[in-house]
Amino acid sequence: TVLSGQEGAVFQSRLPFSKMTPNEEACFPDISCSGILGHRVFLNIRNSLLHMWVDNPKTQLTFDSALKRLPPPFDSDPNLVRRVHSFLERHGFINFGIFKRLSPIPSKKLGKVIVIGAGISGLAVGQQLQQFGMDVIVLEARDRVGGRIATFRKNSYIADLGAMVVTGVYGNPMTILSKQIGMDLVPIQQTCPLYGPDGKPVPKEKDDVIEREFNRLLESASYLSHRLDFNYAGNNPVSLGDALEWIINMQDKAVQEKRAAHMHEIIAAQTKIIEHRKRLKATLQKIATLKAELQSLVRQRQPRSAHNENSYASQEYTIRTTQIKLEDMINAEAEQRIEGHKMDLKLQEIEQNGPSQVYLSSRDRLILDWHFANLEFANATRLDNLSLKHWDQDDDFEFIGHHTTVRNGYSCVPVALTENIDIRLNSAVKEIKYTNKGVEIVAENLKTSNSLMTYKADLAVCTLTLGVLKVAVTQEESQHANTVKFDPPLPDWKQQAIRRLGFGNLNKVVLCFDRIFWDPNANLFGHVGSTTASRGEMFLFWSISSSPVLLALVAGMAANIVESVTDDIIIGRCMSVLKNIFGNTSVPQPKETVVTRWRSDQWARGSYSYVSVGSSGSDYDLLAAPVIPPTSCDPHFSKDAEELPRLFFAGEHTIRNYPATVHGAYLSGLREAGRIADYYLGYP
Ligand code: HUF
Repeated sequence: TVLSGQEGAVFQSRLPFSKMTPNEEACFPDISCSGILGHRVFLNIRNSLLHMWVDNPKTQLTFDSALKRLPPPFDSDPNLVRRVHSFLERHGFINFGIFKRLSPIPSKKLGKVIVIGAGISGLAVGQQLQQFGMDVIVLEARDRVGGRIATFRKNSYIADLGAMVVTGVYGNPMTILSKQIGMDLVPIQQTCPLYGPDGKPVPKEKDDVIEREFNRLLESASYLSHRLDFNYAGNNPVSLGDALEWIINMQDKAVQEKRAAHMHEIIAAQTKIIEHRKRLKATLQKIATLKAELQSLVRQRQPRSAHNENSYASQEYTIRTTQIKLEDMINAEAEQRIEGHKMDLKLQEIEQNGPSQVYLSSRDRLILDWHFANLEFANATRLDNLSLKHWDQDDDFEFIGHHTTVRNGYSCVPVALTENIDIRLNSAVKEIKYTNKGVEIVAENLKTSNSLMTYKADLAVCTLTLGVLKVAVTQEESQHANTVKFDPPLPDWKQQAIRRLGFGNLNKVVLCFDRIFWDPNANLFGHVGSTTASRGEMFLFWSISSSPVLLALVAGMAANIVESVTDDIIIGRCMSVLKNIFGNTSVPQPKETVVTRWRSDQWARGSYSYVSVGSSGSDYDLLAAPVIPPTSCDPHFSKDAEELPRLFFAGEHTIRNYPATVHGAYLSGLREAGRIADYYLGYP
């Protein structure tokens, strides 16, 4: 059930309705130890304020109006209400996004911040710090904002080249933004018919069976990891891909073993029959011998007379016993024949009830590979790069509710978030110097003959992608145009985490047509590849635009391969897949096409993070942790100033519970703004 009213608003804010969070306890120590009544008052004020905000996120929720609207007795301690209001505002639970301001932003600036990168996280942190009264400059290398949110727009065609899906509505900050900005959210129809490598539809029943097998395999992998603690092979951590292939091999082996056992059963039954036939043959021979014996005895029979009384008796006795032996043998033969018949039937039954020949036919395996490709898409990497133990560590934080796409293009969100912030486009940061006194950021202006500019500030927020950070901490300078130097170098713990966590890849091919030739009622259809290795190549087509646009996904191994192939070849591959499915004559030439290459994009260097083999969720925390400059030798420096962090980090790769998403990147921006305010603006 979906909550509404105050409970709904608290749920939407990702907070527990009737409990203080550890963060709240830390910020309100007086309440935390005040007993049940104090807790109740706090929760009531906090929940009421959240409700007021979620109900109307288009207008700033000021302290004054909140206090006025609070029912007695909760308005009786204005100071507490003010503290709760400030807490919620500082930590991005109220008054975030784009809304009408009722109270002016402090005009005296309380410190200067450079935000590096104008992706969704940089814009979030910029917006927040700006409204907290800090002086904010955002430096962005591209000639646009949004980073990995990038919308292709031409004529009536709209297609998202980066993020495209708002994954779940309840608890998602994008839901609040959608009320503030004109986001046209359209639920995705999840049904996804599959077409085989030959272009023919995969029968629904077959599809269901393989999907169930896919889910069983994932469950088995989870069991292996979490119940049997099979996470290391020798000293090496195991990947999800290894575990899955291992389970498939085991299943295959189990089938082979069953088949071997079955063969043994057949051989045993056949051996019995052969032995039985030998026995039958011996019986028949004995019958023949006895018959001959009897015949000769009868032939030689001597009539009875007075002088042969004894020999006559013995002759009759021999004939009689031979007759009895013969009758016994004939009976035995009849019984043996019945037994033989039974044995034949048994053999037939064994032969007919053999186990299946293989665990998966080669065709079934390819359908299974389609599901693996889909998983490789979600994780932006091959399954054998994912940590078996931690790949799905964020599962519990998935939002519930519809998955939706932004029909008017996702870029409307970052564009709206530029409101009132000083953003310097075409400014590629080259060097980040940080000391106990502040930061100096050297940026190259890519428009004005590459002139260098130095920006000084109290602190910097680095939202460079994990891919760009990886280039910065590995010594690959010479190869890459976008190399950012940290001075002093980032501390070792940060560098190690940057190296450990994975940064994946995912590409899209946009095909704009003059008419729809696919089923207009389905948002998705899948194409089963013809080999395991190519399973991610255009495995899924999206039709979500109101114009005739298809979006093909290239995931897994194929995502990297397409980057070194020309557009013509890639479009050609798409067209042949589509013609295979819909028929040569039904598929027109596309009017416009776009192929993404996120790995080669120097400002991204990939698509999004994943938990690689050897990494874990805690690496996200390390990537989020701010950096304090090494202790200064300057004796005039106060100890307090020395301990202030000067480098802060936000972005999709810094948020353990919501990584690899737009909402996660956005929340990381809100988080860092709160953290910076706590360090630099004091406690309200
Ligand atoms: O890359 P950013 O947008 O990262 P973020 O803020 O963490 O958001 O911003 C970094 C900025 C960029 O603007 C760079 O140009 C800039 O830094 N920069 C520099 C610089 N070097 C870099 N600026 C100055 N100087 C320098 N030297 C790729 C992709 C992603 C997703 C999906 C599909 C694809 C193909 C679909 C999807 C999705 C989601 C989705 C991930 C998000 C990403 C977020 C990061 N998706 N997320 N639903 N993502 O599967 O929620 O459907 O895009 O997490 O945008």
